[in-house]
Amino acid sequence: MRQPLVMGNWKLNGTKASVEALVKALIEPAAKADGVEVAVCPPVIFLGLVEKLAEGSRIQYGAQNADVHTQGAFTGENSPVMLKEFGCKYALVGHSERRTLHAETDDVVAAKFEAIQKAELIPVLCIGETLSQFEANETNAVVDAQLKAVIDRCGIAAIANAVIAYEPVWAIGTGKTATPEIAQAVHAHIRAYLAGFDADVAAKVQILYGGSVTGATAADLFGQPDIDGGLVGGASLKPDDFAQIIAGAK
Ligand code: G2H
Repeated sequence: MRQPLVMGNWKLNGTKASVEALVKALIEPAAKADGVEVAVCPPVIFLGLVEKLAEGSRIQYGAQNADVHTQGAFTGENSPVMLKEFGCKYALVGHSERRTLHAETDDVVAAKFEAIQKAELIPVLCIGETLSQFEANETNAVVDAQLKAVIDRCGIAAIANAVIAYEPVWAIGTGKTATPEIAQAVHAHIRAYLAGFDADVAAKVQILYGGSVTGATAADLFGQPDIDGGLVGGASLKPDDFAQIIAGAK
């Protein structure tokens, strides 16, 4: 009943030429992936280009970040309202690279989540533990706190109009994918935690896995009952790999 979603996070990569080649290469795999939603999150400067290239295709797109403000004297930021005008459906929020490199706290993430929804975009809330937290068996407590910050500010109903991406920090860009069993256990925990607030929301929300997903690992991960697709970094820049990942979500 939950539609699989495969989302590419291009991070700070691309040129006009590579973006054009990548989007064109994804049109056919996306068209073939009946029942799977395909989305990409390019650097914001390429959104206008992606908007044109993806027109009429099954490729959706989103931003990697958004400001809490819609307009004003906030040099260098991007407004969720502007992202919406460029046809974005999604905006990532709370990616671990934003949390660590840009000091985004749970409170900042919750405020951004709220602003993104206000602009009628779907927030993709990224949560996950660091290696030391994983080793100290703190994974569940960490993801609970990250979710609670958003629920406290926006309410559990807001989660119904969002996507959650579980991304263990130790698996991001490291080539270490969580095993399907480890990922499934955390996804099941996330759903159980949400069910403590609202069982219906918990059953419906898509929970993606992210962290070094490749064409070779995707199908086993996505075959787990609580894994509804993936948020894919490095491999989403390689058309053949990303096409295999999309096919793995069918
Ligand atoms: C995690 C993921 C995409 P990668 O950051 O969000 O990146 O697949 O390169 O680990």
